[in-house]
Amino acid sequence: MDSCIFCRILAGDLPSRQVASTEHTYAFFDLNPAAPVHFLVIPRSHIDNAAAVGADHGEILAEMFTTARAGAEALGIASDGYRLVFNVGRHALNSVGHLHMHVLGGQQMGWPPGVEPIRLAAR
Ligand code: DGP
Repeated sequence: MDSCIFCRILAGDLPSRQVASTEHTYAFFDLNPAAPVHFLVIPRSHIDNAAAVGADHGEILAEMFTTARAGAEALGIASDGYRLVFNVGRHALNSVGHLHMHVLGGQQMGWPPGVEPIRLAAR
């Protein structure tokens, strides 16, 4: 897709800092890191988001997970652990319409993520 920024990164039209590369996936550092180590794993074929994933995507998804693990090992965060995140839609603040897995690590994280307790209690 010409207008998709991650497709443009894959085409080499936009720069990125590579973490790992496989036949069907590409991993690169996030532009706005939210952890000491933060990279994204994307499929080379355009899929809009995690909600658009179907039964035909099984092989690509498995490769995304193995690429995430390889990147985590290469960057030294695998043994202490890391978080994998897929954002879907407005409430999750999904901003790029090309499927991507966030890989976050390098320090202790909290849980649960993202929802202010007071708003949760008010529902
Ligand atoms: P999300 O909110 O899940 O859609 O996250 C999209 C992420 O993509 C966000 O953390 C910032 C990152 N990002 C956006 N544009 C670029 C870019 O051009 N290069 C890189 N490396 N990351 C980008």
